[in-house]
Amino acid sequence: MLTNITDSTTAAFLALEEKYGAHNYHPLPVVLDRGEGVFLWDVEGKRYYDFLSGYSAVNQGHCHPAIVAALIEQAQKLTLTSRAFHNNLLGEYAKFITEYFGYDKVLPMNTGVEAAETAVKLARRWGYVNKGIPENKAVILFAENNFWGRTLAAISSSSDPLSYKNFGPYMPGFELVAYNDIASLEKKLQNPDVAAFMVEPIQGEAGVVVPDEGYLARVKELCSECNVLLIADEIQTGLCRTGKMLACDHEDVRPDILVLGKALSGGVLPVSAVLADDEIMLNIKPGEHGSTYGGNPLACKVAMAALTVLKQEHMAQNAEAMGALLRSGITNLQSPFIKLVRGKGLLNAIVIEHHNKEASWELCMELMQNGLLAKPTHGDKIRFAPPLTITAGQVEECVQIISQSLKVLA
Ligand code: IF1
Repeated sequence: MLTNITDSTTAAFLALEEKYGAHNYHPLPVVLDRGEGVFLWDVEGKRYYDFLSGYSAVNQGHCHPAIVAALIEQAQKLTLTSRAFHNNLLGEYAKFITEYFGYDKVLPMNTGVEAAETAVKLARRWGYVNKGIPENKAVILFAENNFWGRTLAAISSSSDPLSYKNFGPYMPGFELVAYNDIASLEKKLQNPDVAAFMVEPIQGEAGVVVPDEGYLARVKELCSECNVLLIADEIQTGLCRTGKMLACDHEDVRPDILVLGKALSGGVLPVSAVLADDEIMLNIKPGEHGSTYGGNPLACKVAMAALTVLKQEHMAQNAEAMGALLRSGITNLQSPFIKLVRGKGLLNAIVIEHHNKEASWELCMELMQNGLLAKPTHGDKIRFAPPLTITAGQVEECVQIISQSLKVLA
């Protein structure tokens, strides 16, 4: 017998999920049913600032009117043709996005991890065809503490037991190198079988770890010198989140393969993309890669709208300014419980200093009570990543909420 699902209390909704859903997450005990811009409302009608933005999938703000309008318009015309046939939007979208980011070609996928796996396949294929690496010997390098998804390939490169333990055996040909460590990378790149280095310009899941100024530029130089492809995983850092269109733009780095996801659709449906030039992209021949939904007309329409509003509403510039305001506001609180604030643009995190190892969770619960939703990552860090449409007045209000909530740790 199903619980009375018209019962609007939070508890009733939580009970349904508990009973019928897999327990693969530990969410905050809040049940949301509406989103608009920087705000979310729960089933009790309480309003919150969203400081997670769907893990940076909602950069443009919840239910952005232009993106939703594109979704509705296309949803009433044609949503999926499969790639067995052409549709009238894929060509237009491919031209739009390759000109937008300056690459020859795009390979459209759906989720971030699918796009990242596609990038790894492209790199391996390039390694064999263009670099002459012996068959099945290609090595892909990843940074310690990387995160690029939950598939068996993605967890095979993980250094976090929570991601990989008891899911083996693992993908061969994946090696790890310390993040933000040029000397270690230089050593690893001496191996002629290395085809690519896939790296996040800022490590999101690891707790918003920002590498030293110049790291990414040096990485690109080393990769070029060693004939190794640089794959930038900009699934979380891209699309204006860090104050530039791409986090790579902070150092004028042009990755050989660019991977995008999340906010590519403004959070309305899964859309991801891999961009590269012909020398890399055309190594995959017809029938050698694809997906049911990849490049569907609904995704094409939505992605063009999502990319358009990023520029039209100057979201990179706003992320830069509001991020600086947020970090300075938090720093000026001079809280004994905040060890540091770090980030770029509106991808930020605080590191909590407290004897109680549950302090981050308790602070997030207090923030929730005070109308701000955020979640701890890796124990003592709390990610602060609101939609890029947030205003200065709203940032200041959120700093006050954070200040008020910190009292719970006293
Ligand atoms: C979860 C993390 C964030 C990503 C980067 C690829 C992907 C992600 C840099 C894969 C996805 C999501 C996954 C989601 C929570 C969230 C997350 F905590 F898991 F690591 F954002 F930091 N590259 N990140 O961040 O994209 O296949 O999910 O579309 O799995 O819990 P996806």
